[in-house]
Parts: sequence; structure tokens; C-alpha cells
Amino acid sequence: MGENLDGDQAFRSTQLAGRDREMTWGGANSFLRRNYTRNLDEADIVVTGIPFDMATSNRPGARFGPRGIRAASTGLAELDAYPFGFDPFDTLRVADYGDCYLDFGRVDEMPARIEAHADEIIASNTMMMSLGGDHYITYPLLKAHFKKFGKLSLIHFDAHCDTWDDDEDRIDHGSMFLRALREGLIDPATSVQIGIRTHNSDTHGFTILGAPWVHREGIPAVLDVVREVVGTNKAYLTFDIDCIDPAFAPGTGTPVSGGLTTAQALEAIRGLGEFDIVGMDVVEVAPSYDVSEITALAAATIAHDFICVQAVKAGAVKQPYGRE
Ligand SMILES: [Mn+2]
Repeated sequence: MGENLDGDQAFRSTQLAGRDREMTWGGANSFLRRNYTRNLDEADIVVTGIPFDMATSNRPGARFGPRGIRAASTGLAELDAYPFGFDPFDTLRVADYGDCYLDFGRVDEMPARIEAHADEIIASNTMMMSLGGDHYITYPLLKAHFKKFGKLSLIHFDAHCDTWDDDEDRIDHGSMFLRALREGLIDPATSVQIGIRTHNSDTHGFTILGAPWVHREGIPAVLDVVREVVGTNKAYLTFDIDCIDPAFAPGTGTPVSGGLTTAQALEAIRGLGEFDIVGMDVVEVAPSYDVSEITALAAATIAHDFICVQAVKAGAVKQPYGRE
């Protein structure tokens, strides 16, 4: 339990743990009704929005992603988490840091601003969870994580590999993982890309699990490959919502047919508890193209379930409820 507040924990709560009553349909939105604060002394996980979409190759609008995901998360903030059977905030203290401030007239400064924002959060010894924003944001986020953790393995869910070659000077949401590789931020030999269904003439050494392979082999086989390739390395998890099929996640900038179902995505996220993931993001939610908030809800659930997985690692005990 929280502090016996009725509503608006986002600004009324003085705790990062616990949970109080809210109107699902009303009140101040924060991610999962967490307290908005920049005092991170007590936090285990810090959620922040990166409302940036200046690098997108097709439809803009992911700048509204953090707002959309926070709104969709309210429905997940009331009952004990399914299929975990506990309140993750009994175990973990989670803060909503608000959004990274970006001056719309200074696009060239945005990558450095995002990196500095990440530096501030990571310095507090918490796990940073970022809500995008287009996928370019992962590049400055990786730069910040690299400074603390060294070279990372990437666990990358996406329709796109985002390793297309460019002239090294672009702010582009389709080339930043090649740049991260060339700069030594990530190690492709211990990284896996999941749900891919676009072509690149070069794998650049990544293990690539195409969407057809995932459909044929199933999520347990995906997790086997992650175990084999990533193993015990420190890893960064990046989830582009367009990994999920446009039938389930239409609210995104560069949709591609043939993707994962939301159920497959959640099964995968719930299976990541054994890996040493030091940071994560969910990106490319563009609410303007969404239908009935299904894309934002999928993104919110992915982030929520990832928090629950971290709660299990921190000692929360899963409670069975029927057959899963
Ligand atoms: Mn993508």
C-alpha cells in the first residue's frame, strides 16, 4: 500500500514505492502513476520520456509517444500485475523523471541534450527506462550507458535492423546501430535482433532472428538464442514498437507487415529475467496513427512487464493464478 491517497499520486505522493487508488479515466498521468520527481536518491528504476522525432524516415509523431504511453499505462496501475500476481511497487521504487527538454529550434543540439539527460539519471545508480521518441534516441542513450557500463550487448526488437550505412554525420533512425557498433558502444557478436523483416546487404555480425523465424520457432527458441548469444554479458534492451505487427501496433512511423503479435512480444519480455540488462527503452510509438490506443497500451505493457521482471529479480514472488 501507499499513503492512503485517493488520486493524483503523480504529484501528491511522497514515496516511490506502494500504490494508492486512482480513477483509471482521470487524474494526473505519470507512468504507472509513479511520483514525478528529480530526486533519485531512493529510486531503483527511473522512467523518462524522450519526445524526439526529428530522425524519422517516414511518418513523424513519435514525439507524442511518452504522453501516449503514460496515458495508456493508467489501466495497468491498479490491480496486481498479471501474470505476476504482485504489485511491483511493493518491491521496487520507481520514479517518473518527466521528459528530456528539447528546444525545437536547435535540432543539432538534441542528441547531446538526450545524452546529458541520460547521464544525469544514470549517475544516480538507478536503471533508466526511456519512453521514445523515434529510435534514434537509443544512440545517445547507448553513449551514456557505455560511459558507465562499457561495451554492451544489444537485445533489439524491431522490424528494422537500423544498421544501414550512412555518412557518419546523420541524425537518422535507420543507421544509428551501425554507428554504435563502429564506435565500440555495442558488440554485434553478442547482440541479437529479433523480429526483423526488412533487408540489409550486411548483417554487420549481429545474430538476426527474422520475423518468419520467430513465427515458426516460437518465443522459447528466441530466448534460447538470446541465452546463447548474449549470455551473461551486460545488455541494453531496446524495443521498437514496430517489431509488433501493424495489426496490433498501427500507431508507429514506419510500419512493416508480418510482425510479432503483442502476446509474443510480452512472452519474450517476461522471459528476459535471467539476463543482465542495465537499461531499456520502448520507442517509435506515434499516437496520431494509433487506433483505440492499442499501440500505446502495448508499449506501456512491455515497459510494465519489464518492471515486473526486475521486481522478481529483486525478490518479488510470482503468485500462480489458474493456468497461464
Ligand atoms: Mn523499426
